[in-house]
Amino acid sequence: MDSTEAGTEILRGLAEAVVAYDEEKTVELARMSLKQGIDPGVAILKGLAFGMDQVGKLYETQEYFVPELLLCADAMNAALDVLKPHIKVEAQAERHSVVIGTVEGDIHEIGKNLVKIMYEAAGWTVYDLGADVKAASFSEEQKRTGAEVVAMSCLMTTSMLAIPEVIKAIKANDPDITVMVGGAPLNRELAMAYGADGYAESCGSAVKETLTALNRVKGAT
Ligand code: B12
Repeated sequence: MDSTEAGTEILRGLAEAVVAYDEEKTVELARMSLKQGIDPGVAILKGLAFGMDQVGKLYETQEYFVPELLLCADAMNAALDVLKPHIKVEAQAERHSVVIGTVEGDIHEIGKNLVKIMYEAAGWTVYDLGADVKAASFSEEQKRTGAEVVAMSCLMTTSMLAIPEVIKAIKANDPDITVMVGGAPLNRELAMAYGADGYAESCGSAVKETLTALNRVKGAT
């Protein structure tokens, strides 16, 4: 097996081990991926995040239930602990900053945490408010830190209704703040209708989409 094939096998194995909630295996494969020279960001995206996506689908089709979900998340997090210290943080001429959190009434944070890792890997300063974040806290934390971006995650059709008000409060305080949103019930059209400056479908495109939105907001002022 050549090294590309071995790399593909490891990524596939990581995704499968997340689905099989096999923590020992995710950790072993995460270590192997480092030895093999696979970029930890790629291992997270194409291995762990891909696996978690499959887990979401198994839940939707009622093949998995809450206990399995939590075990899968544990297996993913254990491998993240191995990979995170090895992520090469990009050197930045300008250090960007972002306040991130999951909206009020919503405790889902697996996706938000993956997006956070991508910002950190790109050299951003991240202020993480966690999950179930009160509407006012986003704006308060942005004012406290002076972050240029506020990023909101949302996984439920009920909790996403809070987003327009949060955006209004942030923009009323400072229209130059860039607001990003993401999460399964959203799409680009809805994000724009809510008044966000940008949207990303996955953690893989989150940083790029944020930079595009940031430049657009800055360019408009
Ligand atoms: C895991 C999970 C849970 C876990 C969460 C564990 C945790 N600590 O996060 C647990 C078991 C706790 C849970 C609880 C509940 N859940 Co749940 N859960 C899920 C599930 C299966 C997967 C979500 C997930 O982690 N996906 C994997 C990650 C990697 O993907 P992601 O979150 O979409 O994130 C990616 C992108 O969206 C994007 N992204 C995400 N955020 C952001 C933010 C920004 C700024 C950007 C740019 C990008 C971005 O990047 C991420 C990585 O690529 C989904 C189903 C699904 N298919 O989505 C249901 C789901 C979201 N849950 C649902 C429900 C109903 C609940 C409960 C209410 C269940 C209950 N009856 O108690 C509670 C919620 C309680 C609450 N108040 O929040 C529903 C929501 C339905 C709705 N109304 O829309 C779903 C859709 C399942 C369903 N079909 O019924 N859940």
